[in-house]
Amino acid sequence: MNVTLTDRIRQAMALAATLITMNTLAADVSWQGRADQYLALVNEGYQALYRVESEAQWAAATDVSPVNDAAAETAGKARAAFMGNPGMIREARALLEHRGQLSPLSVRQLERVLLIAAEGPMTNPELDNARIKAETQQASTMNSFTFQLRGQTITPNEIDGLLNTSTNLAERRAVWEASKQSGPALKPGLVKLQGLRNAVARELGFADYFALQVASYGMTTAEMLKMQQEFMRELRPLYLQLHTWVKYELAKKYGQPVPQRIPAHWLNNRWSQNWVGIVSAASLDDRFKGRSPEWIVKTAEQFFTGIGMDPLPDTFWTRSDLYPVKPGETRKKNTHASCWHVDLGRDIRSLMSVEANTQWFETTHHELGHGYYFMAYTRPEVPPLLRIGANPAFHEGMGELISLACGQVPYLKTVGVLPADYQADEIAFLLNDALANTVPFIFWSSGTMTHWEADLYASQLDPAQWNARWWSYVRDFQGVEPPSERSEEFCDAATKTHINDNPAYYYSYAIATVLKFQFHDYLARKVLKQPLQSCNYAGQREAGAFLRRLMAKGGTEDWRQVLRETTGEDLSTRAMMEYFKPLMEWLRKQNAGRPIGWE
Ligand code: X8Z
Ligand code: ZN
Repeated sequence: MNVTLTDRIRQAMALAATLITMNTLAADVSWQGRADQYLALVNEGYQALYRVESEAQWAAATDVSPVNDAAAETAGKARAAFMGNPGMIREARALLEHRGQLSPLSVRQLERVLLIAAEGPMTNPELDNARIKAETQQASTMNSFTFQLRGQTITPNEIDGLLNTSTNLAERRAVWEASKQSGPALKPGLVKLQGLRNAVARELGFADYFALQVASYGMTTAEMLKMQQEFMRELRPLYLQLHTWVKYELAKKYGQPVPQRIPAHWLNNRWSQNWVGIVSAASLDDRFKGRSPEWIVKTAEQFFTGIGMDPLPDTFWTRSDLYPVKPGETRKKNTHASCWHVDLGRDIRSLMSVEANTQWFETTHHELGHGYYFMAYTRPEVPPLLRIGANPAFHEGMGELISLACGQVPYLKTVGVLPADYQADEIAFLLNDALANTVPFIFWSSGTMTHWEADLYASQLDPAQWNARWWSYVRDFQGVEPPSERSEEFCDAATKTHINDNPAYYYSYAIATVLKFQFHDYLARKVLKQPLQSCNYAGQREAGAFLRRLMAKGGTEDWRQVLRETTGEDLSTRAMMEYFKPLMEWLRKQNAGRPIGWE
């Protein structure tokens, strides 16, 4: 039955493409006229099939079952049968040969058609069908995986909870090791996907899957790696100071000698990506006690309505899946947060497992940042093909900006997380900002994640070397080491969600982290005229207007141009460095006499 459906779509598309060509040639239509006809058809079909696919994927991600997996696979094939149709590709290429006679908006849409087609090229249907099947299987394995601690099931929220609170190193190690259990289960699927993703990318002429993904930035793999290395080079002095301060602090806390590199199970995050919970004077953990998860989501929405944006559509509240699966329910769902633009229209949903704590407070603001980005560019002037961020990092950057804004002390007072008379220790909050959301995160995202995935796809790294390569990057980029040797029986990279279901994407979060400080810097200085590190967005409609202008463009303009137009500068760590400037001096004093770094 699947075959019939996708075959039919393929045939219909080939026919449509031929008809457009014949029609337009016969009527001697201009190239622009021909592009208009073509793009009208593609946009309509794309939006309809995108919705079919998202609905099916949503069902599969919120209730893992063989039936939902099968439906998601079929829907994926249907979309590829349309967007990857050889007739569609030919016509887009033919039109782009006359790009000089087309509007810039048409050119952007045609380029996007080709990037989408490259994800599912029907020039080789067997190959693409195999990839879609393997992708669906991998998501299903990951989303239904159950972690065990001493023979008992433990949820990811419980893992995070224990790592955030336990001071017993033996227990911490057991929990950390439990969090790596999914790797071996996911490795065979990832081995398959390494080959299939690369083969798919090569179908339309990309060197490999990594190259295809960075093409959405208009960049090559070498350029992307260079950019990420540059971020790390610029932040290195600050990172080394932070790393040193933290390892002395943690050694004291656990009553251990000061190590060279930080043992991974000493840190509260499973991947050492965010160094949360270290600065007690900036901890908000107790402040969420007694609050409900619903309060968290409502408060995040109020951030946006307060700056002049519309409330979320009613269907957000009825269709989203926002809270953990209730005890006693057997349903398995994806536990990582995401936000979905299901129909590229008003159907916006978020998938989360919100609990009342600091991590979910920030994550919820991040996810609604995506939701409001969707809402801003859902307008007739932005064709469905370009209902995307200026680049993927802009989308993530909007989420990250809001999560930066919701952590500012005056904002926390406005929403009642902190009492009005709270006297904040400013350095503690700045230090926590650096550790929990920014600097170690760059060395994880630009360093470990990006370099490992570049190796996986661009260098086709041999699966026999995956774990060794992973830990050599964690050691070298992050200055972190595992509690004991991690042999190739493990596959620790695959325990990270994105490695499985959002491949070759993670550098987007590093760029987003850089961007959020650029947006924040502009807003604080030029729009709100408030101090950088203590800035309250609550109720500031001008901030809302700035963000809406930026987001409403969607993917209609080149991201470099959008960045320059909105902030007046190019992508740069300048704003981030200035934000943390007061910290460097403080850290140098604290670290006086200590050996800095781990080499
Ligand atoms: O995956 C996410 C978001 C969903 S877009 C929650 N983030 C990265 C991660 O958790 O690894 C946000 C920042 C980093
Ligand atoms: Zn995000």
